[in-house]
Amino acid sequence: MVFDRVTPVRTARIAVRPRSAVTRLGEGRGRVHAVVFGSADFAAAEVDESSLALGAAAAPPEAHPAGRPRDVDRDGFVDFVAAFALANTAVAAGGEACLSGTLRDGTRFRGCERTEAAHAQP
Ligand SMILES: [Ca+2]
Repeated sequence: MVFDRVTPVRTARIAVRPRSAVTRLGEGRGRVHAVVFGSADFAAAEVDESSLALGAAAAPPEAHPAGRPRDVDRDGFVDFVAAFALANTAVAAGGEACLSGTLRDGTRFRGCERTEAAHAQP
């Protein structure tokens, strides 16, 4: 991916999780939840959902269910959770999933996470 170098891009802590036990990354179907974790100096509640792009395919989030702020890890800082159709994201098991987007104040962020190697890649 190409980013211009004018605006610094914040590094965000993210997680990509299958939405349910029946969704396996290696199967490329179903939905995943992407979580942008908030912190003392990163207001994840201010994520502009329309800016989110997940995976090598830079997939947009699903319109339904809409993303929402929620303190997923119960650390006292609000996080942001959005749903993505796995088939659109090009996120594979055992690879690296990256999520980028902007906050409502224009702050750009990007975070990556290694995905579970749920299935061995051929
Ligand atoms: Ca949190």
